[in-house]
Amino acid sequence: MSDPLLVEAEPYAYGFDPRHTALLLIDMQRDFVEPGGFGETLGNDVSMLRRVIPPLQEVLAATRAAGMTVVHTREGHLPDLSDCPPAKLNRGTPSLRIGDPGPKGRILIRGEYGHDIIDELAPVEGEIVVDKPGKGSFHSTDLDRTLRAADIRTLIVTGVTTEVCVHTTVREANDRGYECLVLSDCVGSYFAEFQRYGLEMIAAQGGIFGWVALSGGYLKALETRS
Ligand code: TIU
Repeated sequence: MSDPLLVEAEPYAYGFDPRHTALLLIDMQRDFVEPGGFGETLGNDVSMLRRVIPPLQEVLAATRAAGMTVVHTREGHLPDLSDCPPAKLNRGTPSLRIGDPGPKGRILIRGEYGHDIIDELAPVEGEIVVDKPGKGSFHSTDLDRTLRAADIRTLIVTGVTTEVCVHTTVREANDRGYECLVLSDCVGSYFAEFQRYGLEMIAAQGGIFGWVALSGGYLKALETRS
């Protein structure tokens, strides 16, 4: 068994073995990061999220080069909305509701153009794509079983949004025994203050949910791989 790779992180160094680690890209879908999708219908400025794309492209390329497991998630619903609870469908006063026709297809519906992952981060053959109806990536999905079958124990977490699907997923993962490193420049929020506090909440109290580091630290650790 080789020594783990070490990443300079908050609250202390994060160690991982690439053979037992997956990169998780959460909901990098047009519906969240491009105009005319679910995020914008909720009243958000989607340009806030686009800053994560360049560093995440670098992280994805390095992770693929290292031969590690890559998992993409997509939040969305079946065309008949049978997996969308009324509590989610009827929430708030969006300009368009889930399932309504929008400029990129029906809002947050599987198979629609807007529901798919952006071209810059499109999955390649062999990568895992998990469709999820909720904010967490484990709720009503096979993700836990898939990760256990691949002997994955640690997760490098990226994607959007920091305080919603990233947080929910990290909390779910932590309770299931996974160790999560969240890359701070590869997760994004529509709200600057939620970005800051969302990250602080993960690493506070000795790493109550996980670790937080810049992507540069993760890339540096991968470079030390023998
Ligand atoms: N609205 C918001 O911030 N996020 C979501 O609805 N889903 C995800 O975070 N993916």
